[in-house]
Amino acid sequence: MSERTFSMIKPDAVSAGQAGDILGMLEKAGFRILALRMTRMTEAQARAFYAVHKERPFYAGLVKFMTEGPIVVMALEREDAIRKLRDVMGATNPANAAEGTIRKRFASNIERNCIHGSDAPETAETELRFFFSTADLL
Ligand code: FUP
Repeated sequence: MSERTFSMIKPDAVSAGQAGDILGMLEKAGFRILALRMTRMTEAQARAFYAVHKERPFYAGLVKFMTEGPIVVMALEREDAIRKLRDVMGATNPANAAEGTIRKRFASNIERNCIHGSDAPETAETELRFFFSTADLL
């Protein structure tokens, strides 16, 4: 069944000029780009987006990193999109990411790991709504 998910190319990859290659890998993996926008998160937006991690020791650094430059946010669609995106992204820590994954190829470390993808249907809907309106997602 066709499903949609949220993804974001993080500031490290955008500033390194890797956004095009990452989009290409996503398209080759069978994702249809339903909506896409370049933006930059404010500190308040980054804090809210990662609120689930607010008690974690890496939270402040994560917010700083995510606001350091532009990001590319997108709505992606394909069969089993949430799980397939997690597969093509690779492990959170690129040291553990499988060959051929986006993080294996482009991520520097667990903090600067080039791409985000929603981890479950509820978070996918929340995260899509964080950046896109109903009209963007038709
Ligand atoms: P993921 O779903 O793979 O993006 O991973 P998590 O939801 O566990 O983590 C979200 C983000 O927090 C990561 F992408 C990077 C950051 N993070 C750290 O900076 N340090 C950690 O030890 C774990 C996560």
